[in-house]
Amino acid sequence: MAGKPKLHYFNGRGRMESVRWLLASAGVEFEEEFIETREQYDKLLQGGSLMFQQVPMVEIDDLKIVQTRAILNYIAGKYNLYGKDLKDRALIDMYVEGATEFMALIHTIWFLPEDGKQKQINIIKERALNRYLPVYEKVLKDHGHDFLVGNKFSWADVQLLEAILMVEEMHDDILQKFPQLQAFKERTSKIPTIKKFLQPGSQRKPQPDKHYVDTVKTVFNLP
Ligand code: IBG
Repeated sequence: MAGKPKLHYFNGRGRMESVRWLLASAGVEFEEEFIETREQYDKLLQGGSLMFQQVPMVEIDDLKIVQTRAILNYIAGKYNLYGKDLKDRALIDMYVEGATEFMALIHTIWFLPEDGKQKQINIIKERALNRYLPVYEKVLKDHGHDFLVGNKFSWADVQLLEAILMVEEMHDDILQKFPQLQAFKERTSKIPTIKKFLQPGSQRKPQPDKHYVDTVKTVFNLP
C-alpha cells in the first residue's frame, strides 16, 4: 500500500492550505515536510522534483505533483469530490476558481507594508460583499440543496468553506446578509472530517505570523 501523501511547503497557509483542506475533508492522513531555510529549498531544487522550481509539491501515489491546481485536481478526482460528470466538473471548477481568486486577495496581505494592508482589507470586504459571496448565496438559494453541486459534497464546498472562514477572520460579520451561507457554514463545519480539521491541534494552519512571513522572504530572497 502506498504511504501517506507528503506535502512540501512552508509551515503556513499560502498555496498549500487548500491542499490540506481537501485531503483532510476527504479523510486522508498526510505528512508534511516544512521548508524553513534556503538550504532546504536548494536541496529540493537540486533533487529535481520541483518541475518549475516552485512549491507546493506533493508526493502521492509515486508521483511528485507540482502546480497547485494539478495537485488539487488529482486529490479531488481520486477521492470522488469532483462531481459525477463533465457538467458537474465545470460547475465545481467555476466555484473553486472564484473562491481561489477571492482567497488570493487575502493571501497577499501579509506581505504588504502596514499602510497597504488596511487598504487591502477594505478591498477584500468590498469584493466579498459585492462580487463573491452573492454568487454562492444565489446558487444555494436557487437550487435549495445542502451542497453547491449535484446535491453532493464536493471540492467546491470545501473551497467555499475555507474562503468563508478566512474572510471572517478579518470581517467577522461578513455573512450577516447571507442566510444561505450562514447555514452552509454551520452544516459543512459539522461534517466529521471537517469538524476534526477545525479542531485545535489539526494540520490546519493559523493566520500567517511574522515567523512565516520572514521565512518565506528569506527562502525566496525577497525584500
Ligand atoms: N502556478 C504555481 C502554482 O499554482 O503552484 C505557482 C507556485 C508559486 O508561485 N510558488 C511560489 C514559489 O515557489 C511559492 S508560493 N516561488 C518560487 C519561485 O522561484 O517562483 C508563494 C505564495 C505564498 C503565499 I508564500 C501566498 C501565495 C503565494
